[in-house]
Amino acid sequence: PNTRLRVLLDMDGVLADFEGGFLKKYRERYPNEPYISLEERRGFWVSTQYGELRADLCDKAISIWESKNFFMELEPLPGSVEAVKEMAKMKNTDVFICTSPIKHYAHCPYEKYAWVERHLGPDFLEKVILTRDKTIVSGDILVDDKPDILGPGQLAIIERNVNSALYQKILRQNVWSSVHKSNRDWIMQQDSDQKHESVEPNPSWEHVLFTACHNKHLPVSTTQRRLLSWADNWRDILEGKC
Ligand code: T3P
Repeated sequence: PNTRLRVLLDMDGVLADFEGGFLKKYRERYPNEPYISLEERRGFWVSTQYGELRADLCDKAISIWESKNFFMELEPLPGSVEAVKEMAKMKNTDVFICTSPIKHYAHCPYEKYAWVERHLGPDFLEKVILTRDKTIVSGDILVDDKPDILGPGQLAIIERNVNSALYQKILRQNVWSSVHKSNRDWIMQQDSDQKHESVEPNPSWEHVLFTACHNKHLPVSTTQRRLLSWADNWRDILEGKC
């Protein structure tokens, strides 16, 4: 029997500061356009919220992360590099970096490897998993800032219960308190452009939600544990799985 603990760590929003890097470069490139502060960010997809601000800002947002050096130059999130290095040295623990490249592949996959080599060292290149569907990767824990990483089996149940338009409206107006408690857990799992791209209905890992500017307002789910930052008790979360 395999008694080792396998931890999958997401990259953007968990190890690397996608949101901060995006806002900095967007404001440099489009100094006269409106922007969304990190405090006002809602919903996982940056381009969706920019498109709601003004339709043409969706493409302007996309132009930022499709540019050369965007992924390479992201800053590590506070404490992330130290935490990963320490975690990888723990006994009976295997750490992998499980990250989705954008479909515009000219720069992103190369730069993700380069980022790992630069910040974590060449040995970590062995640990990189690039996949657009994390549900087919097996592990004990997936630490990820995306709220809804689910297979279609679970989503089919959810879809029968809530209306996605309602969720979008709630997210925009930030009126969670008016939603009946029993509906919130269902609703919070609706924000998925990619939901039909997940293949495995019952992934082996437990998804631990890493707190980010876009997800910190979502209600605490009864089923989902959170890691607030790398200063939070990540050792306890691993401990609970051994
Ligand atoms: P990761 O799996 O490392 O979190 O979508 C491709 C990658 O870019 C994925 O990386 C998530 C990240 N990303 C965001 O975090 N926000 C966005 O708005 C977009 C478009 C991508």
